[in-house]
Amino acid sequence: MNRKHRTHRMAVSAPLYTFTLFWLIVLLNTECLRGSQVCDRGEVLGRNYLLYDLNPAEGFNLRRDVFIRIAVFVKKLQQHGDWVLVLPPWGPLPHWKSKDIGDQLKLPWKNFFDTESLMKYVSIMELSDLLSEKKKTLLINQLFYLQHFPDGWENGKWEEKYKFENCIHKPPYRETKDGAMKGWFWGYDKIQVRNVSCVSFQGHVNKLLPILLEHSKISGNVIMIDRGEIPLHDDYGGVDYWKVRRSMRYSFKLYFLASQFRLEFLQSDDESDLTSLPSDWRDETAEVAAKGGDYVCGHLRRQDFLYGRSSDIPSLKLAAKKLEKTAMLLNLEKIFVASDGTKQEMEKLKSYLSPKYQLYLYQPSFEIRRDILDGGVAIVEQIICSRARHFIGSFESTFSFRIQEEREILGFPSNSTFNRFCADDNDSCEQPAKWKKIM
Ligand SMILES: Nc1nc2c(ncn2[C@@H]2O[C@H](COP(=O)(O)OP(=O)(O)O)[C@@H](O)[C@H]2O)c(=O)[nH]1
Ligand SMILES: *[C@@H]1O[C@H](CO)[C@@H](O)[C@H](O)[C@H]1NC(C)=O
Ligand SMILES: *[C@@H]1O[C@H](CO)[C@@H](O)[C@H](O)[C@H]1NC(C)=O
Ligand SMILES: *[C@@H]1O[C@H](CO)[C@@H](O)[C@H](O)[C@H]1NC(C)=O
Ligand SMILES: [Mg+2]
Repeated sequence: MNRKHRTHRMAVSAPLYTFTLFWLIVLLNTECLRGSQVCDRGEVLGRNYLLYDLNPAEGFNLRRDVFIRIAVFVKKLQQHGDWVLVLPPWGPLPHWKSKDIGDQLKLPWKNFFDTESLMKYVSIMELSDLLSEKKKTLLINQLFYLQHFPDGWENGKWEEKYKFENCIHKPPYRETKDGAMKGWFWGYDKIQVRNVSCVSFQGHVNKLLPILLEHSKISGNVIMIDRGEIPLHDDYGGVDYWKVRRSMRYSFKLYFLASQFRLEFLQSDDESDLTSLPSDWRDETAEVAAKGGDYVCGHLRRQDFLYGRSSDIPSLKLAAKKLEKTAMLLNLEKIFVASDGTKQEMEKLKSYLSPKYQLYLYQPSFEIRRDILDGGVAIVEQIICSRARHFIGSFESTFSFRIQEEREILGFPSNSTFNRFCADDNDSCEQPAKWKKIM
């Protein structure tokens, strides 16, 4: 589109013609488009864009984990040229079930996160902004559809490898009559892809580096990885993992709503709870000094976990007893519960608590729900739990993991954070690993 615009102007005058031709050459020079030194003067046109998506079944909090993998990877790509990570819009997600608040799709990251803060680790951009730069169609030059190796670990030995292969399952992209390939693309019609290749992949995300560098040279500067959950972290739990994690501050509105609730119902605020952070995550320290509000938080994962992991999930009665016991031990009377359970389940939970203890749930008005949607409600609950005196999570829930990380960042003592509910009849179940931050 830009090129056309420039060609059009050529007719105007000779100096302008020369000027335009010069830029046209710069523009068409593929070496330059690759973001080599010559082009590193910030021309937007020299940029390379990396888009990614995941298996549609993955929930919000695993998606956050995959973002960390990709962000660390793009930071490495940036040593080879000008790369931007394009944020995949949110939704629809299987757990976002409310039907009364409109469609929950095409949601930008800024609804949930402070994107300025993300930007302090690596260049990112919302897909919607990239689309509005492109007047017509966004053409993805090359899409890699990752898949697991069909035969898994050969000789029982795990090794890093990848291979361009036939697709094991038909990828969700189809050829249209005019030869272009289309796909779901988050519900956007104006995205097309030139070439889709299946790549069997086993290894760390780093292993994608040569593929990406090579294809951005051959095919063009817009590349996408689908099934982005397949590559492993390069730096799991390391310095860069925690940098990206710390850059993932929530949006101002969600902090505000959580603060309002804490103040009104839990008499809790960051100043008295010693849970304030510097406004820029890069100024955080390793200090362990958080105290937390005068309440215990439990995350009770229900729904699909009741079936898939019944031997690790407590009954509501046992959960109530555990919360009560913890509150008694810490001399607290308020209990906040985050849960994807039903109203009936929460009432049942309440009925098991002795009247000495007050149960609090985050139940925002219709107007607020319509504004922040299911994803926002979940985050407000996570913020509230991350500021509690003591937290008890659900076994292997990424929703609980994100709360535990948040508490690490805030500087809570480990024994207040890395706790989980045990299933009935298994009081001595193994507690979560201490996932310590590194700075
Ligand atoms: N509001 C709210 N939603 C929850 C809670 N627990 C789970 N959910 C919803 O269920 C989803 C669970 O999927 P995911 O994020 O993958 O976490 P995981 O499945 O627990 O590992 C979340 O993203 C939320 O949408 C909760 O305590 N409160
Ligand atoms: C698509 O990409 C693959 C992998 O790089 C390549 O082998 C193939 O030639 C490409 N096809 C087209 C039509 O560009
Ligand atoms: C956590 O450990 C500290 C001392 O290391 C102790 O004072 C505190 O009671 C412990 N908290 C819990 C909930 O066990
Ligand atoms: C109790 O939990 C542990 C670890 O969490 C598990 O290995 C064990 O099988 C469980 N025992 C029962 C009886 O379920
Ligand atoms: Mg999940």
